[in-house]
Amino acid sequence: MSFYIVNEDITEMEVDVVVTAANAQLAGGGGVDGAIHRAAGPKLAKACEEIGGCDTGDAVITWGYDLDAIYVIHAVGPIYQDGAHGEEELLRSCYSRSVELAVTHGCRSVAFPLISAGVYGYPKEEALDIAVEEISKGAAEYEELDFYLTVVNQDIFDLAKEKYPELIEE
Ligand code: AR6
Repeated sequence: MSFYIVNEDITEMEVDVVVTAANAQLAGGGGVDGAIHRAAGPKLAKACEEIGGCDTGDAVITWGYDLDAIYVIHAVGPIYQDGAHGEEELLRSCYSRSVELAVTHGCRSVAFPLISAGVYGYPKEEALDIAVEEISKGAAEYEELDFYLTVVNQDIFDLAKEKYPELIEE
């Protein structure tokens, strides 16, 4: 089993599938989704348009087009309100659904961003803890896969180093 937290741009990861933090319309946007769409090229937006949308807490998969990754998983995280609107469960299910899709598509390696921790306003430490817990479950269940959590925000990466030193790869 392998799971590492890395301080790297997800678009540069050499993995079979990258997960993006999409919106329910799969309409593209800023943050990690903008970076992945720029790197994958316009065919990714077209593929998203054809799918049409995705429920919050769920995920869909497309080709990765111009990315090194074969696939992109588009996971729709919750917009954080106050924590009393099912946000935690929805965020957890983004990770578990993404793991399922990676497995059913035969991927051997998968890179995640910190879903909902940017524009969607999830408290960053909680978002980190949930990501680590859910990816760890996937890594324990699917020992043949390599899992990465990419953290580009230096403050969160420093926090991850403090809380999860055994998972850090620099
Ligand atoms: N590689 C890895 N992580 C990144 C990168 C990157 N290149 N760029 C940003 N992050 P966000 P959300 C981190 O806002 O909160 C979009 O417009 C970033 O530091 O991308 O789920 C979508 O279309 C943060 O920790 O996603 C949706 O409308 C994390 O990725 C909406 O934003 C997630 O931040 C989704 O919001």
